[in-house]
Amino acid sequence: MSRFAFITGATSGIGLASARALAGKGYDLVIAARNGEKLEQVKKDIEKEKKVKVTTYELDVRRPEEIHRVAEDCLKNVGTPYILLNDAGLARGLEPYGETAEEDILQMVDTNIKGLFLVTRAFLPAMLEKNEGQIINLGSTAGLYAYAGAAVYCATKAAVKTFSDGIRIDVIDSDIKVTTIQPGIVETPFSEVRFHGDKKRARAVYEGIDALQAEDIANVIAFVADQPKRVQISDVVIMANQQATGFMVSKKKK
Ligand code: NDP
Ligand code: 8X3
Repeated sequence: MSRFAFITGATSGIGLASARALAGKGYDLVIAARNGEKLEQVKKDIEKEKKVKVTTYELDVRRPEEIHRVAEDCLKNVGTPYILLNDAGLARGLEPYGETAEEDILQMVDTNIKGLFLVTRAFLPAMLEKNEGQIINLGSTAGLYAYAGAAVYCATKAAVKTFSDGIRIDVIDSDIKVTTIQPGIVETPFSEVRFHGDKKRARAVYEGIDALQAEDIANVIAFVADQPKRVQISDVVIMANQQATGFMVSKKKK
């Protein structure tokens, strides 16, 4: 396989759009998420559209043993990723912290923090050995500005930002680059996941806003990936024109 990107969460939203964008730049792909059927559909579509090779792994990043199995298999049979795009993540609920379900707290921490940390730990030694590559992590404006009902989600995304800053220091003597992408509100299935499948409540988040689309973020990720060796983009914050900080948006009346 030629240069490839390993992408968690490539079956939906920003991860899927980024998979397409990076394939458009000629990268082969290794894509990982929990839903095997969706992975196979994405593989079929992208291989047909973009003429690159796509390898799939069913992976729940909350399970360290699965991360070890997938990383070992990938390193042995596919190779060392040039790009590691840690996209898999989610919010669950939008209630005051005292009312937040314990299982939602654990799912956000286990996915957004522990999963991302361990996937990175599994690939970084091989990337350092090759002395090339880019780690691109999905943070969020939520990690910069807390908002009501999202203390845990915001904290997980703040962790992604400081984790990225920390590993950038640890790899300073190598040619590896580390980037945190911090989007504001992007119209994807994210809100449907947050509201446990409540489509109407999810739709309302984006009503009255010309919201960012997954492709907008994917274009930025492809731009970050495309820079010359000397250029490391450490952070990118991207918001819709109608968003100012965290959850502060100006909604157009119907
Ligand atoms: P989506 O819900 O559309 O996509 C989430 C992806 O993550 C899916 O492919 C899902 O696949 C995968 N995923 C979720 N849990 C796991 C898990 N435990 N193991 C492996 N894969 C998992 O959301 P978005 O595309 O909107 O979000 C992608 C990232 O961008 C997240 O980290 C999110 O926090 C961040 N973000 C999103 C913003 C937004 O407004 N949409 C803004 C800022 C950041 P499957 O269910 O099959 O596992
Ligand atoms: C997702 C963006 O503003 O809904 O990270 O938290 S927001």
